[in-house]
Amino acid sequence: MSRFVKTPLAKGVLASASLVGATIVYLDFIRAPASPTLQNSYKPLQKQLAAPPSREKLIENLRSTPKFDVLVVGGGATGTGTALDAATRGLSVCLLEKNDFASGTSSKSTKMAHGGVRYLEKAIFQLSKAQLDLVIEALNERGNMLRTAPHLCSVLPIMIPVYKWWQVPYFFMGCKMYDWFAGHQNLRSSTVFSREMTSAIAPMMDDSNLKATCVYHDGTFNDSRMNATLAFTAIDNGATVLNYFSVEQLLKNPAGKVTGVKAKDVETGEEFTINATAVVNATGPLADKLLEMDNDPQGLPPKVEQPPKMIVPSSGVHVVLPEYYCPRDMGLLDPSTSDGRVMFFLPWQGKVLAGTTDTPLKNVPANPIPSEEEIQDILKELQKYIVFPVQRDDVLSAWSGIRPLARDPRLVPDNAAGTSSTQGLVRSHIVYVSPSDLVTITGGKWTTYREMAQETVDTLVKNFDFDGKNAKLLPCQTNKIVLNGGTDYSKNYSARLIHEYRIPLKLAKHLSHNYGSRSSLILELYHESDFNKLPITLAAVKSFEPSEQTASTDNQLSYQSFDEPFTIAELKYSLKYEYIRTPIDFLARRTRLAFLNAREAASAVTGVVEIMRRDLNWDDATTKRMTDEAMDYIGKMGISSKRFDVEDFVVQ
Ligand SMILES: Cc1cc2nc3c(=O)[nH]c(=O)nc-3n(C[C@H](O)[C@H](O)[C@H](O)COP(=O)(O)OP(=O)(O)OC[C@H]3O[C@@H](n4cnc5c(N)ncnc54)[C@H](O)[C@@H]3O)c2cc1C
Ligand SMILES: *[C@@H]1O[C@H](CO)[C@@H](O)[C@H](O)[C@H]1NC(C)=O
Ligand SMILES: *[C@@H]1O[C@H](CO)[C@@H](O)[C@H](O)[C@H]1NC(C)=O
Ligand SMILES: *[C@@H]1O[C@H](CO)[C@@H](O)[C@H](O)[C@H]1NC(C)=O
Ligand SMILES: *[C@@H]1O[C@H](CO)[C@@H](O)[C@H](O)[C@H]1NC(C)=O
Ligand SMILES: *[C@H]1O[C@H](CO)[C@@H](O)[C@H](O)[C@H]1NC(C)=O
Repeated sequence: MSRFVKTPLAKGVLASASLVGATIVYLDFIRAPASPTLQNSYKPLQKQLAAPPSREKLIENLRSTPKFDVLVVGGGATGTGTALDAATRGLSVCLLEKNDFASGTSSKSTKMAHGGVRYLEKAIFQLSKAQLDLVIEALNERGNMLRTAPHLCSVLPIMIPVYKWWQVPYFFMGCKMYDWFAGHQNLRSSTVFSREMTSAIAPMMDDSNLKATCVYHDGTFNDSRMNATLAFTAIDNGATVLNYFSVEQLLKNPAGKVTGVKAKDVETGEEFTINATAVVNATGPLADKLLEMDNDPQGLPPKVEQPPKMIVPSSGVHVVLPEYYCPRDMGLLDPSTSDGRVMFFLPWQGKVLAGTTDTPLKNVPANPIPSEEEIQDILKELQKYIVFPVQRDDVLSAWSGIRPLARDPRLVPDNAAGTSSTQGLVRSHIVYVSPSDLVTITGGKWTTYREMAQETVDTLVKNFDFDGKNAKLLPCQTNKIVLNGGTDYSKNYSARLIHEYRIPLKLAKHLSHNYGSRSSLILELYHESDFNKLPITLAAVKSFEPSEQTASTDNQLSYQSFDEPFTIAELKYSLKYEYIRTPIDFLARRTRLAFLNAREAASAVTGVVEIMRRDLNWDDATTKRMTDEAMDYIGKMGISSKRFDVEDFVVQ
């Protein structure tokens, strides 16, 4: 043995082996993992908070502001992020969204804050520095998201099942490199599970040919709440942010520069002329529409529908399944579907989220509907991993989102619009300043919204003087700004809620993971109704009814009547603090009931409409329209017809 060690080759081998060993020990054990929370100092629960400016007050801002510094069109992840960034640097900001916040793509994503293991594989095989930079950028932003929205984001382990022995080191190396590229932002170390370990954790998995599973970590987040929370945080920082406000026309001066927009209050039809130094188009998959307005000398949209140029639209369908399709706290990655993509099966809000498909489209539909074929595709992929037969009837809800994969419009020939394969497109973003000074931001990922916003506002600051304000502006702040509900939040927040209010664990978790440190405001709303003269006990919460409404068998809107812990107090909170204007805003976006369980959502419509009617003073016609629209929206969420009949749910 000692003679062996003396040969130079053996010494070299030994030295490099110990170097590798030491590196692994250092990376895995010594270096402390990045903490996802900013601070944990124990502060009393926040029980009071003045309501933010009302919609009427925000509309008044539009009338009384002669000129905004920045006007953002589109309230998705990108637009709201840009509004927040600009407002916190010291600019006056207006954001207009023609629908509800996060009604577009932003509420229909896979909810992963990720760098993309898949893109890493591509970067390495194609030796592409550009691809690799994208992955690293996204990994950094993943860390930022976990820090600035600790209540809405969490770390999720994801298994990659491996069916051939030689693939075990291959996938493991891939996962390890993913860890390394994340640097100090890495979440937790990747590992390998044996077949036995895998079936213990995931009994639903078919392990007959399984060799092992590689496990890596990514972030997951509650997307539409993240988006809406961005909008509310921007409002708190002084921005005028309005949903249900549609931009109809770009205003231009004689020199052809954009000077503002003509916008319409979708609820009243009233028109507004809004002046702004800089206009940003953050309309996501609809950016081409705004670009066409830009190309028109009058700033009007074209009469005939044009095929998209800058955006290569592709539809992505997700389905929601009951919890028994996936282990509780672990996702599953299908690394190569039959058509060579990746598919995720993730635990989400107590259910399983499966997706996504990738179908190129010719144009961008307003509310894309998932086709039966796409739903079946997902179920077929899932079946490869599941021991029991996957059933169509188990689909609780399904929806389709449009991926705004961007092409640089300068590189697209006029006639090349269309339906080429979308998989090869780099999912990066583009900030584009057109000759009229309109700034367009599009592409990218949810994960990178902050970085995209920063780049957009940097571009604004470079291109505009903002009447001399420019020199006094702060640098980008969004790295430091904790979103509403994230301050004083820690991962044990639900325990604190239980101690204080004696509520069931399921409700406490539901509130703290969606509203963070604002959950206590919701629970205080229980106190406000005279019903709750009693201390809040489990029984009291279960039978909670709003004071002005008596319990009846028709009105199903109590915690007890749901599988999901959604409550009237949440509805009241959303009315007071979160700018909901329609039942779907509440049922599909502030809460995710419609996405989690479309049938339950349908049964809640009548009750939600009744409470909103009182608060927003709807007349009979509006009330009926709201009910019909909500039923229509929920009816298209992929519930198999065997299980859904609208007539069963509308209370006459
Ligand atoms: C199926 C699928 C899965 C995805 N999964 C992930 C994932 O796991 N992780 C990740 O990081 N990213 C993911 N993405 C990408 C991510 O969802 C998008 O990149 C991001 O949401 C785009 O946001 P946006 O603000 O650009 O667009 P949008 O969210 O669509 O926002 C644009 C908004 O502009 C509004 N608007 C348009 N025209 C006007 C007008 N004239 N006046 C006023 N408002 C207007 C629209 O109503 C819309 O709300 C996924 C995308 C898809 C499709
Ligand atoms: C916008 O500018 C025009 C012309 O400069 C002005 O007449 C108008 O009052 C301004 N709009 C608002 C809301 O102040
Ligand atoms: C985020 O909110 C904006 C409006 O503020 C909305 O237009 C957009 O679609 C939302 N995006 C997501 C992902 O929810
Ligand atoms: C989103 O909210 C649900 C509860 O409604 C929670 O179970 C889930 O963990 C949350 N997701 C994240 C990433 O915090
Ligand atoms: C929650 O965690 C924080 C720090 O992580 C700690 O100070 C606090 O006491 C914990 N609260 C409860 C109720 O466990
Ligand atoms: C929106 O972006 C497109 C794409 O570059 C651009 O051509 C168009 O001019 C932009 N719109 C405005 C109003 O600048």
